[in-house]
Amino acid sequence: MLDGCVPWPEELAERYRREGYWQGKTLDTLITEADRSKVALVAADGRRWTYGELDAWIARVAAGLSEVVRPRERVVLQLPNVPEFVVALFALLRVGALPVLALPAHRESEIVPLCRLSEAAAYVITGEFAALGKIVRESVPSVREVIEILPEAEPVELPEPDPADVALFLLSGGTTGTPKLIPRTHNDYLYNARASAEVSGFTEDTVYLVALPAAHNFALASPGLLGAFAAGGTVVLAPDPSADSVFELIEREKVTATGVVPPVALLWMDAAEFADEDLSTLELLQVGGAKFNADPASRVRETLGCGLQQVFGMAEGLLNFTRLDDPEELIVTTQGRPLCPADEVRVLEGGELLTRGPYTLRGYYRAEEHNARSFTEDGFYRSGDLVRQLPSGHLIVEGRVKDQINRGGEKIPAEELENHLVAHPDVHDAAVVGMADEVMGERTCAFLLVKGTAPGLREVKAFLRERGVAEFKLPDRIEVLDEFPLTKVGKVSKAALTRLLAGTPE
Ligand code: OOB
Repeated sequence: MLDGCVPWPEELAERYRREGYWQGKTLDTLITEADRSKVALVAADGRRWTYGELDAWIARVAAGLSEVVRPRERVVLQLPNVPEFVVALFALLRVGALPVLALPAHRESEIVPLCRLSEAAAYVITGEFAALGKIVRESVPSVREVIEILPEAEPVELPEPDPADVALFLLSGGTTGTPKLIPRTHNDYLYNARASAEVSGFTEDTVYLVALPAAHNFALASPGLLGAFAAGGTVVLAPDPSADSVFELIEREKVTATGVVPPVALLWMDAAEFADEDLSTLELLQVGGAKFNADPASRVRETLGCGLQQVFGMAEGLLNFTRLDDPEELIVTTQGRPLCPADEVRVLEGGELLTRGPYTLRGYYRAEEHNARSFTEDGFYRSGDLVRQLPSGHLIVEGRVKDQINRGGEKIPAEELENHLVAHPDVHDAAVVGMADEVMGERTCAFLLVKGTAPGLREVKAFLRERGVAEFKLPDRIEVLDEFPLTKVGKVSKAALTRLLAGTPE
């Protein structure tokens, strides 16, 4: 496995192969082994490509890219939901270069450290990120190329990558001040996509709408667009998840399935009441990324006319799905059960979920010290999620121990935001916590200790934007305190800060 990655121990690897989870195939086979005459991909503007046409486009771009990047070099990919995302991803896979999947919402403060950590050789963007491209080129020496238009050349024969090796890197939601990269191998990610597609009932008749950013594990492979390809179905790209954009596409392309975060599901459920579009083809709405409460969950069918599947997943690996034939009660009140029979789930005394399995990482990339804390001796990943497990195996997510805010499915590492806040000249110290919110699940409150005049929310947000912090990480509320409540060991008590917000002192 690539240097800086932690491989599975041989006896487990042998088991995963023997039991058929790892098939020794590359992700590229999702395209090359498909029915070439079937429609694979549809852009928001209506352009469409069959698997054969898509394969040919990928082959040309792979040939073009092979003159620019070498096998195993990392390439940061930051593209919205456009066909070029799919083409660049598969072309890099074909070259054997390793895509690092940044989100479109990321800005300088995320992208530059990401390029540094991965020692990226190239950064692939669209024109809208040209300014960021310039910054990256100037500040990260390893980046030789900023690619705005995918290069094409006459297809060439390229050596096939090793299925047991890293195929791409996903970003972790994170809890610390620095980004963490998750290596995913061809074997493990292909299983991830295939098995997810199966458990979600995807077939060649599936028309999957990518409503969330395609670079996110949920929309990419859980089952997402790779799962739709695995089933031989069709992928439709939505430019954004607004009801306006999405309902039109559902009607036009006769979409059968899609996956969203809870606030988007709530938005659609409200909008459907007044919508003129025909949504009757939609069979399945998958909801995950943050807790979807039982009350809205129970109203999905009456409002949108489709079935619900809850998905509790993580870029690190483990995926839980409610099953399509589960009793309504389980679909509405749980976040599903593990995807794979070989997923090992351990729930500690206090409820913390630990896991290992055939598609769960054994270590973050180049993060030895952090790995020592994030994994047990025997290789279980500490998810930081608090769960309760029912006898049926279904999990109910009840909270978390990790220092992260989950703002409607978008993850904000508290320490990272705190580091940015204390860089403000008037801020002496900062502590960030989530505050309960009906729509978003949580919003972000920054508690500050100040030196001079306390900056207002507007000023703080402008300051963070100036530093190149992604919009979704900006705080929703600022509270100035004289001192922080401390725990017995003298650390800032986030629990006490959360109680302060709720108005319950103890
Ligand atoms: C998905 O992946 P990430 O990596 O953005 O975030 C993972 C974390 C989990 O550890 C958990 O804290 C939270 O997001 N989460 C949920 C949840 N789904 C994810 N918390 C409560 N209920 C749920 N249903 O978010 C992700 C990856 C693949 C599929 C779906 C979601």
